[in-house]
Order: sequence, then C-alpha cells, then structure tokens
Amino acid sequence: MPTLRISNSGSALLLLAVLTTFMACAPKKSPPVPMDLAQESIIPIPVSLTATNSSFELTNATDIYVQGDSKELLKIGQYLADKLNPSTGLDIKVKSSNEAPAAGNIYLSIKKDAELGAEGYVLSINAEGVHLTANAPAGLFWGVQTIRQLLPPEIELPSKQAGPWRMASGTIRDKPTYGFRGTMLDVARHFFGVEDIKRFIDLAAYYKLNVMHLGLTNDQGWRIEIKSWPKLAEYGGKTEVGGGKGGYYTQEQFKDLVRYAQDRYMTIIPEIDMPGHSNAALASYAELNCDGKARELYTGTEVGFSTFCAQKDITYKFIDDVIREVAAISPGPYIHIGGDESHATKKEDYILFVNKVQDIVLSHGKQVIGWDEIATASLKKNVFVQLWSDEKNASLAVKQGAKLVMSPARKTYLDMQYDSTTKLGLHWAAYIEVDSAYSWDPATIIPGITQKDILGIESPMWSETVDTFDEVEYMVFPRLPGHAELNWSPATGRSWAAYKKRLAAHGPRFTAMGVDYYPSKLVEWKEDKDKKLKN
Ligand code: TNX
Repeated sequence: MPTLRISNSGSALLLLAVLTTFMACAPKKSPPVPMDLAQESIIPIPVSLTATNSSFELTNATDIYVQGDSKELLKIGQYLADKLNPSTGLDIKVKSSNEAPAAGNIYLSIKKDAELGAEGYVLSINAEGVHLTANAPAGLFWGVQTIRQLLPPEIELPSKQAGPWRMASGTIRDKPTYGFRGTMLDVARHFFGVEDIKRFIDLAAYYKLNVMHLGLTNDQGWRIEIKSWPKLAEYGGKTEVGGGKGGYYTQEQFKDLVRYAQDRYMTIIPEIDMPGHSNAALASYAELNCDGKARELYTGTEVGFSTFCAQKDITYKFIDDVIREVAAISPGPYIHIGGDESHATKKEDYILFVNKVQDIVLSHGKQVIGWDEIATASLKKNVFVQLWSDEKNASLAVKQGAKLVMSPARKTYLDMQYDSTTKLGLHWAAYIEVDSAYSWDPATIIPGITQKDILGIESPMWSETVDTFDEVEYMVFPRLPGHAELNWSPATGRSWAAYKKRLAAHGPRFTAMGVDYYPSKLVEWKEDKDKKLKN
C-alpha cells in the first residue's frame, strides 16, 4: 500500500506539472464577473434587452467566425476585428465556419427572421461567447456597433491598452424605427476633404445612421467634377466663405467616398442645389444667366440672390448633363435637387423649373429629394420632401402623396448655437441645447403628420461658420447621437433624464475617438479619470 501511495502522489505531482504547464500556455481567462447589461449605455437604446448578470471576455484565444464564406460577412467580421485589434493588442482573426464555433469566440451569422427587417439584429452574449445574428448583413453591421459600445471606451483607442475586455451578458433584440437615418454636411460654404468625410461617415455609423447627404454646390462653391462642364469645379470650386481656397472632389474621389460609405451600409445623397444657391455655376458659365453675363465668385454668406435661368433651353441641357454624370457615380436611389430659398426666381419660373428638373432626375433612374419649397410645385410620384422651415409645405407635400425627411431647423440644424455663448454657428432658427435637440418626436411635431408620412430624420450641418473638421465635431457632437436615437429607438418611454445618463457615458468614448465635443453643462459627463483616453 505505501508503494501505491507513493506512486499515487507521484502521478498527482505529474498531473500538477502537466496542468501548470498547460495553464501557463493556455489563454489567460478570468472567471466571468457579474455585469448588468441593462446598465450599459447603448445609444441608440435597443428595442429590447434581457440581462443575465454574467460577462464574456475577449482573450488571446478569441477569433471572429462568420457563417459560410460570404465575402460580405467576412468583410463585416474584418471591420469588427480592425476595431478590436489595435486597442486590445489581441490578434483576433476572421474565419469562416458553418456552425457556431467553440467557446471563447464571436460568431456572426444570418438567420431568417423577417420581423427583424433589413437592418435589425439579435446579439446574444454569455460567458462562453458572443453570437450576433441578423436577417440581412446590414443588421450584422449595426449589431457590431452595439458590440463596440458594450466594450470599455478604451476599445476605441488606436494603441494597445491594458484591458480586461469584458461585455455584459444577455440578449439584445433590436431594429430601427425609421429606415432613413441621416446627417448632412455642407461642403460648399467651406470645403472638407475626403478624409474628413470618411471620418464623419465613421462617426455617424457608430450611432447606426445610414444616410450621408452632401451639399455639393452652393453660391460659394461647386465641389464635384463634371466632365462635360469642367469649369464648374475648376473655376467654381476655387474659393469658399471668407475667401479660402475651396476645393472639389474628382469623380474618382467621389466614387471612393461612395464605396467607403457602402462598406458601412450608408447611402450618399448628392445635392445639386437649384435654381437658387447657384452663383458658383453662374460664375463659371455666362450662358446659364438670363442676361448672359457671368457672375463674380462669391465668398459672403447672404442667401437668395442667385438663380438659374428657367426660360433658357441651355439651362436644362446643363442640368441633364450634370445629373447624368452625378447619377452615374451615385449608386444610391436619390438625387437631391435643393430648391430652397430661390428668392431671385419668379414664382412661375420656379414651378416650371422644379417640374422639369424632376423629370430629368427620373429619366436618369433616380428618385428626387428636395427642400420643402418644392412642394409648391406639382410633385411627381415617389418624390421626397425635406422639411426644414415651412410646415405648410410639409402638409402640401403629404397631400400630394410625398413622404418627408424631417429636418426641422429648430431641432435638427447642427449649425445652430447651443446657447448665446457658443462662438461658432448661427441662431436664426433657435439655440439648440442638447436636451432640446433630443426632446421632440418627428411623428408628432407637425399637426396632421404621423410616422407613416416620414422616412426619417436628417440632421444638417451647414458650414458658413465652420472651416475645420474639429469645429464641425464641436457642433455635431453631442447632438447627433440624440437624433440617432430618435431615428432608431421606439418613442415610447423616451426620457431626457434617462438619455442624459447614457450620453454622459459616451464622453469617454468621444474622447477615445478624438472627437472634439461640446461638454454641455446639462450632462454629468463621466470623467476620464486617469486622462488615459488621449487619442
Ligand atoms: C438655411 S436650410 C439654408 C442654408 C443655410 C442654413 C444656415 C436650407 C434649405 N437653406 O442655405 O446654410 O439655413 O442655417
């Protein structure tokens, strides 16, 4: 017996040695800690959520598996890996698999669930893994944004951080209220380069927006290359508000932007503003003016003084060429024709013009969007009207069967000042503090207009007073996440008091992403205690 005992303890020792060696090379994984998914600060807030009081941790054994070998799913997996690897320092790889992977991994798969629609997703997290499913790939992409928001803010930093990288466990079932969730940048008053637009797209995607409207032309500048009318960009793009050097996108650059947006499930809407707001074109080509005389380039901020000549045939030849070229590089369904503040156009000319231009856009296979004034003309089928100022126009539009994009200036204009001390921006529509930007409902703000009349909200960033992207960020953040929530999450139970707590937790996320946000006093921002979030 003693021999046996010795041999027993010998094998026990051996086992211990083997175990210790194994543990040393096995991934470091602490036991799951209790975490409450219901306390996480997700913006937009998900439709439904069940917390299970445990957690999943990313370790050096974690990889991302995607179902099958679909290029599109692999790309979404890679997008997530590229977000996680720099800060975690983990070498998370993307692999394809036909079944759920072993414990410790993330799995993205498509599972038919019509109720989730084109953009909904289900995210299930437990100590063993993360499983994200959707009815269609866009849903997976939005679910990936939720995963990012469930990890600590340091996940957004570009260099390796300490971790641990845990996510609270439970199940989220989520889908958007509105299918059109937009923002806009006016690149005409001040020009912003391709890298700035990509950054804006990335920041908007983090809040599940899917539309980026670009105001490509205005009195102060023409920002898109048109090969059949080359002086538009070459001459008309030469300057901007204040006399800076302006700029424009070549068609190749624009196509690159479109692809970048598509990879983030975002549609770019190009706007060619007409018949007003057209001085840059009228300065580039004399024949577009009724008097045949070219205008001077303009670097001020007045509106309402320019107009294309509605009575000349060359005007429509010109617009047909421009729309053909823009349509050819814009795979999205819409072209925006502006139509706002055409104070220099006679009423009958305006109506003639809008009627003709709608046909031109439709003839190039695109749907028309225009600012609310276009509702004073007779709208063709499937034309969309963007309310910004005149509620009567919104009602006129709905009477004609059009759906609305909701951009009421007093709630959504990101160039409006927060209060009377804000240095950038304007205040002609309102001062819009962060609570005011959040506390309204597009489906009840105009009597007689309800959710069924509305495509969604778009938040425009006009650029008369901002000329660097940092300045744009200061006006856009933190109001845009609030609009994103109005677009995505159900209106029932919405409250500023609850939202502002979640927003506070996004302060460190903005900081980690290098976003120069306005630290509104209405929000008790979570502190970046160790000042470690410097991006
Ligand atoms: C109104 S909104 C405009 C823009 C200005 C903006 C400034 C709209 C359709 N027209 O041209 O940039 O106000 O807040």
